[in-house]
Amino acid sequence: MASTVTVVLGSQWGDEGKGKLVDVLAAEADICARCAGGNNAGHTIVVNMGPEKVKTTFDFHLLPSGLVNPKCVGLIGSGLVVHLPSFFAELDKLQEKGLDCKGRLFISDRAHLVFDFHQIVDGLKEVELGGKSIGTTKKGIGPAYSGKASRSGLRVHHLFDHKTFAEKFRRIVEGRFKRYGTFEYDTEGEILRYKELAERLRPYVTDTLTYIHKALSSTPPKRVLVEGANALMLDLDFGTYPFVTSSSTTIGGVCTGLGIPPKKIGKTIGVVKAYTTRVGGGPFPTELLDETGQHLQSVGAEIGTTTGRVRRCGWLDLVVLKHSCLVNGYDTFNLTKLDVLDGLEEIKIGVGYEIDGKELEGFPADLDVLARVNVIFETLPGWKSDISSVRTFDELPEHCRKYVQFIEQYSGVPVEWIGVGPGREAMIKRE
Ligand code: 2SA
Ligand code: GDP
Ligand code: MG
Repeated sequence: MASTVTVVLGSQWGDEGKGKLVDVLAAEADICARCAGGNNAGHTIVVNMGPEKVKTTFDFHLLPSGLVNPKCVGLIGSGLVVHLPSFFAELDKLQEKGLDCKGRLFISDRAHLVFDFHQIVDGLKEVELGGKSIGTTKKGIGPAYSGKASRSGLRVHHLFDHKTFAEKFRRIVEGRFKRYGTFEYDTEGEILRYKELAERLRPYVTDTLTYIHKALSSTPPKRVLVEGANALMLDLDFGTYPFVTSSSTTIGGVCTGLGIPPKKIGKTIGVVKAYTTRVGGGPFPTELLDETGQHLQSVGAEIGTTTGRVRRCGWLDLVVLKHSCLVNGYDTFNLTKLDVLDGLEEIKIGVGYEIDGKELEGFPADLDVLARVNVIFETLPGWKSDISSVRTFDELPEHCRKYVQFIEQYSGVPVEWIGVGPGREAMIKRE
């Protein structure tokens, strides 16, 4: 990693395989930081651990995936919303798998807290929406970010003034009862539980802004890896609103969620799945509701890491990717899950959207307009062979290389990494 801050972002609707790349890059990073979202994210890492090379799978939700590297410090930035019981549950699970995070995991004192009542409200809001529900993870993400934006949220530092915390907490819960009716909730029990959780959390809390800037200005500067969560098309501003998450999932969210100025960011890597998936509701122009879609779902094992929901599948959509490039300005791509396309006779790629024969210039904001688009497809021949053990670009079958080159030519972004399997080693790096 030549630059001191490297950013990994999802370029589609999430689950592109960000966690795997972060794990690979963490070998050369001193710090791995999350900047946005909460435990709605699900990042899966498959590693052969120890001298016996025992295949071990890690599912990260809130904690940075770089923690699998024992030398890497994990930071949870101020842009996150944190459900403390889930934070500790994830930490305990890592400990059980032999990963000790004591002294190398820190959480921002400015991060907002997600409480169980946020999760209940998340579910109630989805019920209210009925057939138009977002399909959230029900982790309380939307309600917690709403509280933050309306300036009534509780942050990590509030935990350490218990009396004020309790007063604010009661007031917030009362407000939710007024809006949603009195749902079952043990307010006083929660206040007591959070007194204990606060003490358990204390050693992990720090001013991550000072921490990260000290690290960046030390000699030599520490190498910081930022792990994006969710993805561009789920961004609150540039995604398919309202079928989005409630955080800023873009490069902008890296700056606001960690307090890193743009000029400190050295490199931004966009993670691009070789096809497209989406979990939850919302538009998906290249979705395949046929056997090919089912084939991608089963070969790609497309099941939500957090909720266990089946992910919807479709062809790669380069209109989405171009939109994503505009916002995030990727330096390079990690094309992932290319191996999942191995068995296909031919592969389609969405290259444009048209309405009434007129091609659109950008990705439409209005979902009613989006619903009317016809996707223009290019069809490329498949390669019909197993690429999972290939480790250099030149060894890939010709049609497979052409698929990669097509993406590069369309987007103008070089593909630096290619994923050919879930394991850490199943990666091609191009120089
Ligand atoms: P939320 O819970 O408020 O953030 O949901 C809003 C929308 O964002 C989508 N979303 C996701 N999409 C893909 N992957 C996510 N993480 C998990 C995974 C998802 C899972 O890695 O598989 O397990 O289901 C994620 N988190 C949020 C969500 O589906 C809504 O469309
Ligand atoms: P993230 O949210 O972007 O980190 O992605 P997820 O971990 O939610 O989903 C990606 C899934 O694909 C995980 O189960 C990974 O283990 C798996 N995966 C990642 N890269 C590859 C790849 O190149 N090939 C295959 N077959 N699986 C991959
Ligand atoms: Mg995921």
